[in-house]
Formats: sequence, structure tokens, C-alpha cells
Amino acid sequence: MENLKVSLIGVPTDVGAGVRGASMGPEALRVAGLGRAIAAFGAEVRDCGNLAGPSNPELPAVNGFRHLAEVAQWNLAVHQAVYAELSEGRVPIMLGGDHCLAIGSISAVARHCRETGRKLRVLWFDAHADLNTATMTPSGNIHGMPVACLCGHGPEMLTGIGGEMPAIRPEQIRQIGIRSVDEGEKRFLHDLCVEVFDMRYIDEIGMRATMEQALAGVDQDTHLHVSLDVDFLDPTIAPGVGTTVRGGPTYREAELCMEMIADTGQLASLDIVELNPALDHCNMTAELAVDLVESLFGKSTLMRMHRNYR
Ligand SMILES: [Mn+2]
Repeated sequence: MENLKVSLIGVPTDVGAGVRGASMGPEALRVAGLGRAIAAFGAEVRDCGNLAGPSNPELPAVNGFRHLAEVAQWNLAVHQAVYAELSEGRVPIMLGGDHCLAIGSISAVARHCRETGRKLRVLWFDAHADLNTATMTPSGNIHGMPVACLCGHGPEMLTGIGGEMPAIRPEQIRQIGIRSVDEGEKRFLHDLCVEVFDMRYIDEIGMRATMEQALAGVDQDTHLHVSLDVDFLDPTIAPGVGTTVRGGPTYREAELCMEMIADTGQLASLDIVELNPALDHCNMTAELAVDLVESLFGKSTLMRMHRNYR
């Protein structure tokens, strides 16, 4: 932990969301003590401040997309910032912002992995599959499309960020906590063979076995990226989200996910997205996110052996 260098990158925008407010997420996470919590583990924390970009024009969809130009501009900035921190050997934490920003961050992570010859595993914690396309989307909100864009399905302004198309392959993704999937997405998930651990699966086999499977094959050469949409969590513990879906993981289940990721020792980048302080109660959702990040960086109740899930 002594050599760990972490960079916080604030991305204050909600251009990809239907409900406004996620633009206030970065500051809420700072107020909840995110930087201090990570520094307490002996990591060196650099707060890069907030990226700049266009304001939210609040316009309707055009050809199936809302705010495509603005979303592209923000994601380009994210890509550059995340790539720069990775190039310096640091662990970037993107403080969103809505989930459309994962296009920029994960394309940067994928590029870094290609250039350094590392394997990439993306753990996508979310209530939604985020696999919509312009023809399938009910709303045109691009925060429902990042997985499709990263896999090469979407407008070139988004799929081309990072120079290689597609940025990632579906088999590099594991989705966890999914419980709201649109009809078209259901078909598409199946066709792309995305490995999805939905809530029914978690109910049936439990979170421990689920995470063992999601982490299977992760080894010393694996770059583990966590994309944490806070709507993954049950709304009773995480009300500060624009798109709540009931029936999500409990506090302990979520903690277990993060602890098992920490056990692998391979976490190398993180997105925290969709936190909406306008809908939160006394910053409790931001504080919960900080608790989870503490576990992700190795806070445990007892001294335990590190292990790999193969
Ligand atoms: Mn999402």
C-alpha cells in the first residue's frame, strides 16, 4: 500500500443523464472524505480537481441521442485525463458525473492495457446493463449506452475515442447487480455473450460465489477496472441516485464485493458514477460510496491472507 499512488479526477456533468444532479457528485464525494479515506491507507493521493466541459443544454434527443456533441467532448477530456494518470503509474478514480463518462475512462484504461500488454477485466456494478443503442433506447440518454459504445456499437464520435474500435471486447466485462434491462438490451446482451450476474443469480447462489466467478481468471497480469454506478446499491441505503431500482444488494453484500476485489490486489482504476446529491439525504449515499472505496482499498475487520479467485 505504501507505493500506491491514487489520482482523483472530478467530472462534474450530467449531460448523459435524464435526471439532472450527478454533476454535483465530485464535490459530494470530496465532502464525504474520499481523499482522506484513501490517504489513511498510506496511499499518496493527488486530487486533480475537476475537468471542464460544456454545460447541460437540456435538449430532446436528435436521431436517438441526447447531447451527443457534449457527451463526446466530456468523454474526450476524461479519456485524456485518465490516460495521463495511468501513464504515470497512478490509480485513477473518476468522480462522476453520469455513467456515459465510462466511455472515456474505460477506453483510456483499455488503451493503457494494450500499450503495456496487460489483460483487462471490467467489473460493471449497476442496476442497468447500459447496453442501449440509438435504435433501441427509449430515452436517448447516453448514460444508458456506454457498454454498447465501448464494444463498438454507437456513433463514431464515442466508439472511436481511444483510437481502437472496439475499445474492449464483451468477454472482458462482468456485470453485477443487474435488475432493469430493456427488451432490446436483453437480446443484445445475449448476442454479445456478455457475462451478467443479475440479482436473481445473486439471490440464488449468493454474493460470495457470484464474485468468485466474476473474478475467476484474474491474475498478476490483470488490470482490474471497477465501474461503480451507485444505483447498483439498494435504494434504501443509496437514495442519492436518479435512476433507482429496488431490490439491489444490501450494505454487507456490497462490502463483500469490494473486499473480495481488494483480496486480489489487482484493482488499478475506478469509476464512481451517478451519485446525485440533489436527491440524497444528508450526503448518506456519498458517505456509503466512501465506505465501499475503503473496502476496495483493503480496509478489513481482521488481518486476512490475500488470495486469488481462479
Ligand atoms: Mn450505469
